[in-house]
Amino acid sequence: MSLPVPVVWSTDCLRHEPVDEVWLGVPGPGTEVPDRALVLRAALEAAGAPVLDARPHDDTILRTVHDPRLVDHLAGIWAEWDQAGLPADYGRNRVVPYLFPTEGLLAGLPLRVPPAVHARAGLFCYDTMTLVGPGSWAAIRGAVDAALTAADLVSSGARLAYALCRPPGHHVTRGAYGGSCYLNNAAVAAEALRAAGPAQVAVLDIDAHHGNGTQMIFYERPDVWYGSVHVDPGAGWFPHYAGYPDERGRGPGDGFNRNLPLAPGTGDDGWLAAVDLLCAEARELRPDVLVVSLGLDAAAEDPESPLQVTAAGYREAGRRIAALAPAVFIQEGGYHLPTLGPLAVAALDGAAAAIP
Ligand code: SP5
Ligand code: ZN
Repeated sequence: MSLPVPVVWSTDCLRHEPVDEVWLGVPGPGTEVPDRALVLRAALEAAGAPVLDARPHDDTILRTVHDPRLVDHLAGIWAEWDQAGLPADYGRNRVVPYLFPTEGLLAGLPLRVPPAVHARAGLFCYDTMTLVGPGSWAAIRGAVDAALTAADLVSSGARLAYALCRPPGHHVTRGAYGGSCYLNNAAVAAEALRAAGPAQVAVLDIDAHHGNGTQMIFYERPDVWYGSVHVDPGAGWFPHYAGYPDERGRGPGDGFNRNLPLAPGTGDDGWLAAVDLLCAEARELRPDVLVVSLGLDAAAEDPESPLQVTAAGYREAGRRIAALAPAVFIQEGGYHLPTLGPLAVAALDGAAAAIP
């Protein structure tokens, strides 16, 4: 077997070790672990895919997509946490916010930047599950470089490319991170594709969870359409506050956002029917290029979602999506280590089968 899809990755992506995630106030084993990247890489390499190292890119696109203060915060927060003695003196070995300066707290007061690093931990983070440690920044930035390198390949004429991004990114808005994500790799790839010339980009997000970050980054823009199929956030699933069907975009972006929430328990038939609806809507835009947020957590075996998609379902989704236009696939979620590799191979093999 020879999978004709270039796989871009960075060894730096192994350096983020969340250790724990704090969910409902209690630390538990982290789900977004380094072995995810190793398992994916090994399976894709065994399937014959060429593996390329991510090429370093400057921050131009990254700081267009994200508030530069978020980027600077992530780059420096671990060192400040460490220097404040929080690991050595208090046993706090990861950055976890305990206070969030919400609109309700501020009630009109200006948003100050407090000197205490433990207070600032909540400035750009919206949950307690997305921990920062010593190697996190290298991995976060390596994932962005992988996405940018894959986008370069497609901008230069490749029909398909896959970025093995870890940590994932689709939950990150312009100015806030969470959901095991730190910088929005898919949004950065979409912006890079636009900067290279193509007028119309479509993002198709098939992670089990709604990509609230990507949606909001492009919410007021018609040039980057966003469509997602995901488990219904109203049925109790992350990200809870976004991903509903009436979120259709705003201003010039009105009509350029599409959410298709699915009931827990939905399997291949219902999921692929929704993927088809997304594809039909995207096709009407005649997109020059696609970004695919490839989460593998809709799989039946996955512990983080109640969707029941099979590897055959992922293969079919890859085929139907890649038939639309050249595509940059970006790795998002997917947490069941024994099946992660076969699922990724299925999705990309399906995508390759769509190319004549
Ligand atoms: C990128 C991505 O798929 N992010 C999804 C993050 C959703 N995580 C929700 C976690 C909810 C609680 N998890 C309990 C884990 C028990 N092992
Ligand atoms: Zn997910």
